[in-house]
Amino acid sequence: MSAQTSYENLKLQFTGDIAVLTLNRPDKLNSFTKVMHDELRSALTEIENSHVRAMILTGKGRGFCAGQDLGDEAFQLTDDFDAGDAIEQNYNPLIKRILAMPFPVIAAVNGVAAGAGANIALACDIVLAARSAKFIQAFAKIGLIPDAGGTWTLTRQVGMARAKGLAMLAEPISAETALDWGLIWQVVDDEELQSSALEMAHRLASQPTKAFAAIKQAMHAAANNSMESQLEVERELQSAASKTKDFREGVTAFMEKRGPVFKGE
Ligand code: T3D
Repeated sequence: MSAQTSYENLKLQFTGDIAVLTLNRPDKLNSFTKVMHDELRSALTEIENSHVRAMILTGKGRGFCAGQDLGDEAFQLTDDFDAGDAIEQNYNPLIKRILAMPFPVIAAVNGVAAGAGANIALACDIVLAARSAKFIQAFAKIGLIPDAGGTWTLTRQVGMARAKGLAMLAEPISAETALDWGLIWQVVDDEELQSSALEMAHRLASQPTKAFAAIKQAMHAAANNSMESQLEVERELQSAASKTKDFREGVTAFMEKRGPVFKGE
């Protein structure tokens, strides 16, 4: 069963328990305009109100996303221009929504991911990249700093030395390097990216979704917690996980020597 909602700058497709959200401004490498941000907000609300158990974020054409559209009407260098406004209205809420989605969010990075586009991909739970994809912290080239969570994600995932190098040199790194540095989950051949992402999404959507939501919550909390506080977080989330139907099904299926049928309940 498949359904599609039309937007000007996005494509949103529901297939069973999966949502595929495609950024769709290929001639501008899917860079963000105000209209696209507005549409993305609506699309994410649609997804949140659906019964989705995994989603894919990808881009149309040769780019994943080149970050903010520098020619957009909302990015005019007027005297009172303040990049903090767009961060507050658009990028920060977007990253928080991706982190809070109660199911796995897969980024299928089909091509160049630059500026906020790179950091939106890196905020997703599982990042698959096409072999030809590149990641660029392009901000310093225009006198800005990594946003969309970049300074948080990079320092934790690749360490301070590489994070500063990426941010200050603003040079592209290949998908293979991103993999090597622990930024992403997997690199696949370009022509296999979309099928690999779909396969991954179907696989995750048939798993214990509530446990996945708790895994996200616990791991995000771990970034700032002491071991002692984190043990408490684990206790609370494990307590909730052990009340789910999927937990009962998992244990029962194991004892009965059959595969589990998880329903996300
Ligand atoms: O106020 C706020 O919103 C603050 C928030 C900021 C968040 C940010 O993301 S800041 C960073 C913004 N992004 C960039 O600075 C990246 C700019 N783009 C590039 O550096 C290059 O395009 C790439 C390295 C990504 C790719 O290079 P290449 O050679 O493969 O492609 P290209 O020829 O540069 O781009 C193709 C087309 O896309 C071209 O359009 P044209 O000339 O064919 O009509 C190019 O202008 C357009 N494009 C690419 N990125 C952007 C863009 N147009 C507007 N804004 C872009 N970001």
